[in-house]
Amino acid sequence: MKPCVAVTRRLPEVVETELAQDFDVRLNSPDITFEPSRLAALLYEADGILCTVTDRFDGSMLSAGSLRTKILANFGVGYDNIETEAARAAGLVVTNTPDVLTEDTADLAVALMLAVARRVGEGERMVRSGEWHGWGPTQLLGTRVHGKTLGIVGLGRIGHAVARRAAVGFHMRILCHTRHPPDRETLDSLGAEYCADLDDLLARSDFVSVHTPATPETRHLIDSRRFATMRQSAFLINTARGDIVDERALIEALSTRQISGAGLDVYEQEPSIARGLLELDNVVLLPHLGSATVQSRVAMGRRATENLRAFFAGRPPPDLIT
Ligand code: 8YV
Repeated sequence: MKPCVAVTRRLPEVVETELAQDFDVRLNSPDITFEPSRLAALLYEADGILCTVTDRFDGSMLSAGSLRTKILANFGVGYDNIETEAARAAGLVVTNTPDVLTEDTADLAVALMLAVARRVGEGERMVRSGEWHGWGPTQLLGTRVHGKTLGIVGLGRIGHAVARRAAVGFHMRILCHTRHPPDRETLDSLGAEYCADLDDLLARSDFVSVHTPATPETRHLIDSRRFATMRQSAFLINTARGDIVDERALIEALSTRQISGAGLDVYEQEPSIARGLLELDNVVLLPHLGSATVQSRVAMGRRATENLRAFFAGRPPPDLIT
């Protein structure tokens, strides 16, 4: 008998086909986001669950007892949607899908950096609204990206890939802040400087790009005090997780021009976007597109499948979190 695997969202067709070869799959073809009660029920119905960022598995669901599910194979590198301690305590294995989305997510961070500095969103809105009446020498003047200083908060795989693009492609000076200082070789390969103090990085950066995981320690890491340490000319980019940035403080900083602008792919209460953000022109807003390429999403699906295959074959899953 094949293990029963519930797939909480519609995945690229090739991934669903491959999953069906090894598992008795329960697909979500209409792709409607499951309510918490449906997710809780799945824990009693399936041996494994292939879940995504839109599925929150919290402690109360996971500690309910006598669960059938033995593995949560998360489709994504971030797994803050799962209370991993509770999963571990309940005897569930949790896996993620690192590496395969690094380059595409880094591309999107760079896209946001360029878009906000060069006022791409404002320009597009002007053209679409019929408000563009011809070229002008002072029209929509932006800020040069080339040669500026980029502060990377969290120099993991994605932070590193952003730093590489910025250093090589835009001759940017790279500052980085991480919990554990990177090794000399990593810093040298990027020509980067390590800032032990995040405030120091914020005070010296023209662009700040956030790449830490969302944990209780990083919640509201960038708050009103930290916005006050940033340059007025600076831009904040967030492709990591919404709750790393205090969104209320961000809206205040943007509307009072305490900082110049922001490029966001993630939000505190996805999919709802604070009205304050929608009303501002100096922020570029994307709908969590970081890994949204065919290539990444197929690779993420295959990686999650591989984790499930390994687990049910009695092997350690390659991307074991807990
Ligand atoms: C995914 C992401 O699209 O991998 C992550 O952590 O944020 C995104 O790239 C999302 O997590 C899918 O579950």
